[in-house]
Amino acid sequence: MRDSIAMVSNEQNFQSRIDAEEKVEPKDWMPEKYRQNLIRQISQHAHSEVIGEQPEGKWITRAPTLERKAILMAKVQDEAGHGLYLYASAETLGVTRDELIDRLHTGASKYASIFNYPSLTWADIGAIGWLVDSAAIVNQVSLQNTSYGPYARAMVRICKEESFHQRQGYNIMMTLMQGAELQQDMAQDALNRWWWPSLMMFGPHDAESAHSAQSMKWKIKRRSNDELRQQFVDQAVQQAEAIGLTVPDPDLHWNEARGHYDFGEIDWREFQRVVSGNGPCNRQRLAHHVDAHKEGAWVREAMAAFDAKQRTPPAEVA
Ligand code: FAQ
Repeated sequence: MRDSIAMVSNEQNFQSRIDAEEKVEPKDWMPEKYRQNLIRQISQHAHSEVIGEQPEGKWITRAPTLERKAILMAKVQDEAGHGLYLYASAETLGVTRDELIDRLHTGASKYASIFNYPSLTWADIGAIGWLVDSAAIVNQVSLQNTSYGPYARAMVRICKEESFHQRQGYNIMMTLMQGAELQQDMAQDALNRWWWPSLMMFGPHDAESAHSAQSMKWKIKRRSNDELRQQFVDQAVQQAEAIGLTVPDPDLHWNEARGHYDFGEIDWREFQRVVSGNGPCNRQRLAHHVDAHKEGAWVREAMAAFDAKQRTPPAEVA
């Protein structure tokens, strides 16, 4: 009885701190469901950053110029760094890196659906940087104010790097649109294929979103899936028009009364298919990660042995 009263008062104090915009730090008391929900979201975010290296990494050897190659290498390396900040942030919640990777490999933990689509041409690298990084920024800017301190601080740095990623992607699209007809067609084709999956990045509609209500109450999420998606559409449509691209949505039009673009319905069956593991590249993406993880085992072992040696006190001299 006393335990359950203490728990209620802990939860009330916790919610008061959240309401007062205080950050929650790793050693603070937190409800178990808050901890689990954060581990879920942060680790899925981390997996997305790392799996997201694959569609772009494939193009490093095929980049059209040395400058583009150097930029793409830097971007892909940044994504690995984002994964690192996020895994480290999840670990502060008492879960190990091995457990997190295991959940990815067994399918218990998700990653963003967008990375299960193939990158078929160089223009896809433009579309990913422009659209996927834009969508990531729109979401992550709001997450800079998430209630969990380590996650919020990781977001500040990640957002700065994502801005550069977004600009390099848009710059690729702009350059293609200033080129020959074939290049313009390639850019339009990439937009046609990446537009709808980019809208899916924000998750199901608010009314269908399983975690939103509680995550908003705990200020893990600061803005809803639909709000963020609308902001993304409003800015991307104007960016597309500025360089002569057409957004592939016949229902898209400016709604004067709302002050926003209205847009067509997402194909949620496709979303479900991809999220449940049956998208065009799900198996390939996961298999590649499993193989890379196995190949890297000796590096992890060497690092662990070195770390253990550093921690061993030197033997006393007789
Ligand atoms: N794909 O109740 P909700 C990037 C799942 S980073 C797959 O609305 P929540 C950088 C969701 O997990 C991109 N699954 O969930 C980059 C849940 O399943 P669960 C990643 C999705 O968490 C660029 C279920 O559906 N960004 O791109 C998706 O409240 C270029 C119900 O959904 C983040 O992760 C989806 N699109 O809201 C890297 C940001 N949407 O866990 C390389 C942080 C939903 O119950 C190259 N995450 N699901 O099994 C978030 O803001 C949230 O987790 C949402 C989903 C908004 C993604």
